Amino acid sequence: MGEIASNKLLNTDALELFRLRFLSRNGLVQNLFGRLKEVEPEARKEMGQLLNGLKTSAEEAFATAKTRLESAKENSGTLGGIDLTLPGLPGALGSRHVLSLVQEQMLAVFRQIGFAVADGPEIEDDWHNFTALNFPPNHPARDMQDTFFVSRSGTEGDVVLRTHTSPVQIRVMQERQPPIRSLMPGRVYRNEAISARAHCLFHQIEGLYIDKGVSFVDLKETLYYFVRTFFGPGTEMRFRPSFFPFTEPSAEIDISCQICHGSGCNICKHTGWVEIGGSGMVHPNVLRNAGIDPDTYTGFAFGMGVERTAMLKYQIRDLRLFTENDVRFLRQFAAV
Ligand code: 2U9
Repeated sequence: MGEIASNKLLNTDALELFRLRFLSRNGLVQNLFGRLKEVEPEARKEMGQLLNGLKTSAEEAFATAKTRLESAKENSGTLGGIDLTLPGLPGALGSRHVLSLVQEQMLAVFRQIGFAVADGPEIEDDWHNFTALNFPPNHPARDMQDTFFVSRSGTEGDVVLRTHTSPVQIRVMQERQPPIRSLMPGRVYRNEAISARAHCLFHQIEGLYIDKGVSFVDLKETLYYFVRTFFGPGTEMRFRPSFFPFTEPSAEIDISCQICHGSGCNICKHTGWVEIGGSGMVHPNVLRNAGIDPDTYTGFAFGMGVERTAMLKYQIRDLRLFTENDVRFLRQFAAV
């Protein structure tokens, strides 16, 4: 009995004809089985085996042709199952990180009133990060618990990951004389355990204004302008006396709570006020250390955390979200 050629079954009509003719209940194979009784009894067994072989061949030919026709149908007009005539999928566009957006929004406010951005190294020497900023040699900020040391060779020879962006302001003052209106955004590092409220790496924006006759009034007016432009015209601001080695007098800056507007919530711990940063008049020792005469010039400085500002503006409750890169979080700021 010859091979049944499945490759002759080129379309579904031919396949159906084949099925009716050979494999259906009234088809040839079944008919031949029905006529087995006409065969001599001694030849019946052999004939039965031949008929079974024929039936299997016909079924296999049918199955092979059916599979081939179905897959040809699926792939018709395509290359390996891909329909090249369909329009392409739009490429998924990324978006700027919320911290970049907030940092840019903050800088834009100060740019409007004449501040220019300065840049500097994240790996600093002890002198720029601490000594020039009037930190005494035994100040706790120099402790291993607060600062990441790159190398240690005795206080002033230490190399650290900068703990604030102030060392860049020192570099600006060393390079040029006043008037100086400088903004310093960037990454800073602190040796802290990571939690919802603390991180070992965060971003700051500092401002420095040095000229003849700069007073605390200028500081207040500048920050008031920032707060109202950035957070909205109804925002209140207050100064709380504080202490930093590099400013005297010093003040912490609070704004009216953006979440509850004074009625009391967790964010403002039911006080109606939230802290956005610190500020003060640049200490005369700092001016002197950086080569500026404190008898001729005065200046103010301020520092704000970018994460903290973003958390207040967009009601983000966990600092870790900024660094975990969960697209469900990041995507929310795509249209901002
Ligand atoms: C020079 C002199 C003084 C910058 C200042 C602060 C107060 C301050 C914190 C805010 C939140 C850091 O990100 S934060 O944790 N900063 O409180 N920063 S005054 O003072 C300077 C800077 C440079 C030469």
